[in-house]
Amino acid sequence: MNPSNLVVILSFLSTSVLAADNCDFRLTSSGGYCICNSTYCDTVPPLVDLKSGEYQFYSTSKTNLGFGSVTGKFSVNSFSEVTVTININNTHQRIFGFGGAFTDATGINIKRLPEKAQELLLEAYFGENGIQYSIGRVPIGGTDFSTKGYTYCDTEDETLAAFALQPEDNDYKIPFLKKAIQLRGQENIKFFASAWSAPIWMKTNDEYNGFGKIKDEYYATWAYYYLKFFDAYKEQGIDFWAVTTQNEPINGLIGTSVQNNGFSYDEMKIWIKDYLGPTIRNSTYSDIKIIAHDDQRFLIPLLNNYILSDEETVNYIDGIGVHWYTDFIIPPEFLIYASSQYKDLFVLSTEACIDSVTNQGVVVDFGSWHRGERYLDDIMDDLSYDVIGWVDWNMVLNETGGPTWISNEVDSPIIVNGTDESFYKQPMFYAIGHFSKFVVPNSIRVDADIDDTDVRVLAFVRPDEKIAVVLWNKSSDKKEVTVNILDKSGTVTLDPLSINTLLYAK
Ligand SMILES: *[C@@H]1O[C@H](CO)[C@@H](O)[C@H](O)[C@H]1NC(C)=O
Ligand SMILES: *[C@@H]1O[C@H](CO)[C@@H](O)[C@H](O)[C@H]1NC(C)=O
Ligand SMILES: *[C@@H]1O[C@H](CO)[C@@H](O)[C@H](O)[C@H]1NC(C)=O
Ligand SMILES: *[C@@H]1O[C@H](CO)[C@@H](O)[C@H](O)[C@H]1NC(C)=O
Ligand SMILES: *[C@@H]1O[C@H](CO)[C@@H](O)[C@H](O)[C@H]1NC(C)=O
Ligand SMILES: CC(=O)N[C@H]1CO[C@H](CO)[C@@H](O)[C@@H]1O
Repeated sequence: MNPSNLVVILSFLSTSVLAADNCDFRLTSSGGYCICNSTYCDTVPPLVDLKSGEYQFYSTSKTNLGFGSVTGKFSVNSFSEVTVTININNTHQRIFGFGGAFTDATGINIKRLPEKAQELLLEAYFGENGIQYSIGRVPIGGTDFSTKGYTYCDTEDETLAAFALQPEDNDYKIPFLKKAIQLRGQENIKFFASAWSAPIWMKTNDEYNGFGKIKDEYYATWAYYYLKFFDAYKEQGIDFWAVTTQNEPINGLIGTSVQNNGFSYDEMKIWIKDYLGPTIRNSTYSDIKIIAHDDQRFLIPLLNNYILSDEETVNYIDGIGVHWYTDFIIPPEFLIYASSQYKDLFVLSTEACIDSVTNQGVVVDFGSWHRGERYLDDIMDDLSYDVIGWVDWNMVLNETGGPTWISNEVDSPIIVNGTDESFYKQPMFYAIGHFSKFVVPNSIRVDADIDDTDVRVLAFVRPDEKIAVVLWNKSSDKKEVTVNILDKSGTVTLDPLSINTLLYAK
């Protein structure tokens, strides 16, 4: 048949399928993953130029991983058993973005791959045919996902004259941060920095981890250390949008094996209002946003009572960072406490991963759909409570969930297999991908209702005016769903156990 006939025939169909590089699917006992190597990796089919009333529908399911895409048209009357109603007039938060962390372990694992595979992996996260992360978290020095404890000034020197970036920055972080900037464009990716441990000579216990705090006499030095870090990264062409006040300060109070600086809430208040806040605001980095907390959801009421209630302290704060590690027992309603009576603060989810507390003894559960669903559940909870974005922990880990010098192995959306130089994109990758790819920065969340409790929905009006409707079917039934937007409606099919995004042009 000649091509013009084909076009005529296609125009009579309500939907057409769009091609891209498909997932090379590997079935596992808990789901499956897409395997990629130096010559092949699945991509996201490009967004088509939709005309008014047309839609593009992207779908990922437990048995059909990757991003399938079809296009179609809304009509005046469409019906099915499940109805979704979008009200674009009822607006909520503005989305900032989605992303992951540039840990040493991430860089170490990327470097285990041949150069071509490294490129495909970075494209999967940041490229135009990938899920286009817009946020990167950068540790200030080492974390539990390093091969040892270290800082930028391990020898005692109160002037910090010996401050220097380490081989880990040059080998495992900076090259990949630069690549992310190059793939995404400088203005489309925002970085925030977080510190784990100060040099041990500044600390009460002379250790990176355990029960430790910054000695009183070193608060000013520790604040100055942040400026030295911004200087050193600026020299490499890397600027920061924000900084958190301390990664999980609770760890130093309860003595965990993760590198830390413990701060009680009273100490944190002093740290912010007398040291970190004024140091940053009086520097050439005065525009850098300050994100308080960077700790668990269950601690938010304490943050509210001790930090947000202090006007002088809250004036230095732009936002609040929350970690997901107790979310399975602490409801998202706790996020409401994070809204201060003094100032509008944004709430950003700054860390999440499947850790040992909830992994049921399986560190890397290859292809787990359930773990993808745990990401979906938390992202959707957070976004429905006005959180502006969600940031994953390690972007890449090895086959056993490392390396980590304190044996805190966890799972990750991408796992590298060093034996055959391939990498595996797990359901968690596609779960966060439906948000990072389609709910682009500056989208506004709007009301979305559904008459079926097994399907969760969120809707957004994007800056390009398209409406993004994200639909998660939690159950094993395939169903037809009618989406009503303004005066039109369209019916789409949700596969069993699937995450779907409908993009609609008004
Ligand atoms: C890379 O993946 C593609 C697609 O799965 C496969 O055809 C090819 O053989 C793989 N190459 C290597 C070197 O494994
Ligand atoms: C939204 O607002 C527009 C313009 O004000 C109005 O025409 C429309 O009916 C409203 N839609 C809903 C669902 O309230
Ligand atoms: C900047 O520093 C001066 C003196 O060191 C101090 O008085 C002032 O409060 C600081 N400014 C800010 C915004 O903290
Ligand atoms: C993978 O991680 C484990 C666990 O931390 C670590 O012991 C091992 O050395 C790592 N292997 C490679 C090849 O990175
Ligand atoms: C890594 O690849 C090798 C070769 O294909 C395979 O034998 C091994 O099982 C893979 N490892 C994992 C953890 O899947
Ligand atoms: C839209 C959709 O597919 N909904 C179904 C998901 O699965 C549950 C449980 O089987 C059904 O009740 C829903 O109708």
